Amino acid sequence: MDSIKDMSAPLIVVSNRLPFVLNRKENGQLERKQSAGGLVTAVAPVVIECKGLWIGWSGLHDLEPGTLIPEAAPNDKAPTSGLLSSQIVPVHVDQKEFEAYYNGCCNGTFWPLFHSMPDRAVFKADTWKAYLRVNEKFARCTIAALRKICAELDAEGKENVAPVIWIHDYQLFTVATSVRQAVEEENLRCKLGFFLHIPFPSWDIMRLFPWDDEILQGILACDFVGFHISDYCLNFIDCCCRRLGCRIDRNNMLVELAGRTVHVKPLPIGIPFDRFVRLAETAPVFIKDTDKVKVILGVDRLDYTKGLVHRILAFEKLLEKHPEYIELVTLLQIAVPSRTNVREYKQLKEEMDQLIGRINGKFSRPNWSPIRYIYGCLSQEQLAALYRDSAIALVTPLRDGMNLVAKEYVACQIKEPGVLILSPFAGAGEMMHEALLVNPYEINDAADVLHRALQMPLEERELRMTQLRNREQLLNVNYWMNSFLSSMGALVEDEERDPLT
Ligand code: GDG
Repeated sequence: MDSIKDMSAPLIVVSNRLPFVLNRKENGQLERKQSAGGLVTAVAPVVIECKGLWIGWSGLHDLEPGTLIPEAAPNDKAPTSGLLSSQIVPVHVDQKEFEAYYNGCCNGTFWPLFHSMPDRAVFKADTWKAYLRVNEKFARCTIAALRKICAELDAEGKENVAPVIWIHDYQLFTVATSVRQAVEEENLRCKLGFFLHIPFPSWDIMRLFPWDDEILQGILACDFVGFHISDYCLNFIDCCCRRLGCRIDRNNMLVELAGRTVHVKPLPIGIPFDRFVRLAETAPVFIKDTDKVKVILGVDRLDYTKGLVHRILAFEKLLEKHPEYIELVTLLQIAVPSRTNVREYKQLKEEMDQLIGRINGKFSRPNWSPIRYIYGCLSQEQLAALYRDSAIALVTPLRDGMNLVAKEYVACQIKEPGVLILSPFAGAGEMMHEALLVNPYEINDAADVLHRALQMPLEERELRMTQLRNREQLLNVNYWMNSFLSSMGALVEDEERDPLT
């Protein structure tokens, strides 16, 4: 299931952001800039191929409604370059509204709540209302697009073909509510799917949100719902039962609401494995002294869910317990600036600066520092070189939907293998059993696991890494996408395919 399969119907993807960055040049003209995420790389070619649509916010607040997004530049090699202007639907959200919806409700409420950190969540009626209004805008664009596609299919005599709408993530929980309503009122046809990229919390966390019923109803307006792992599916099903009184079937992961049955399924996302292998094969060396100093690597957005402070304290503990590592081991932490205008994130940045300063002051030698800290973004090639040349990847989120860094690290381990240390509180911890699992809150244990990883014999590292790599190669991002679309009945099955094409 590695290659991309044919769609049996047009696909409409709905995500908070369009699959590229839109820039305004000095002369005022718009241009597309590529974004290299795995999801975009996998899904964009399908949208292009099936003549589908991508609906999302453009990243610019001052874009006039009706503005046509330009075609890709002739030299644009991004997977989205084949997306025609007519296949892109920008949703317009003004700055004030966006602030309340995105920084307020999405990142100030849902992000901490869904990561089971309710103390950090802010519950405000006005940001929730802004969220509903923005979701309604996305829904209006989706309905208009659906009407048009249905009419085109009718004109081609394809009255039996139902377009597939695939809504992504926690920014768009309530879009499907209005889409479902319009479909029923106007007798349109479509299949509605939703995938959540972050965890789904348990009922006792979910019920803290005063309008939790509207979120559950929004998700249940879909026909098919995917989460990364079965724990999130079961949490969701449990919430539907307890909050809405839905009939449920836990074993088959079904939820019934108002006579409709919604299918729920765990679908762990993968990475473009082969692309990372190719990058690792060709990327020039980025860290120069790995023959003398072993590198322990951390790569994360600067986010409180990623467990950065705990991780750095674990590394400090390692140096305290095992001073023999001084001058022989270094922690290289890449922290990508994220949500920089949200207070929690500014505070975390300050905490990191102080903590790293303190530890470096305590242990540094004239020619060695224990922690190298890059607050910024690297190219994917540089990242692949780091993954390839690091002895250990330390992936220890306090909570994480999946975590792609763990997967990218193993993909890039094409030379003498290193060791992956992983938190069981990441979705990735569910399947990557050959990693060394450690509870990130247990600083002392984490230091011991680091010591074990640094001492692990080559044979054991090879055994573990081979298994990890085989699984990620198979369960790559195309596999995930095909599984989602096939679960929705949206793919041409092999027997339907014309053997001559
Ligand atoms: C959400 C969920 C879920 C990082 N630094 C650089 C860079 N990155 C890239 C990595 C990786 C991505 O960012 C981070 O992905 P994660 O999965 O770790 O985390 P989130 O951004 O929180 O993603 C998560 C994911 O959605 C998918 O469903 O796994 O649980 O929270 O791909 O490579 N990329 C570049 N330079 C960097 O410095 N170019």
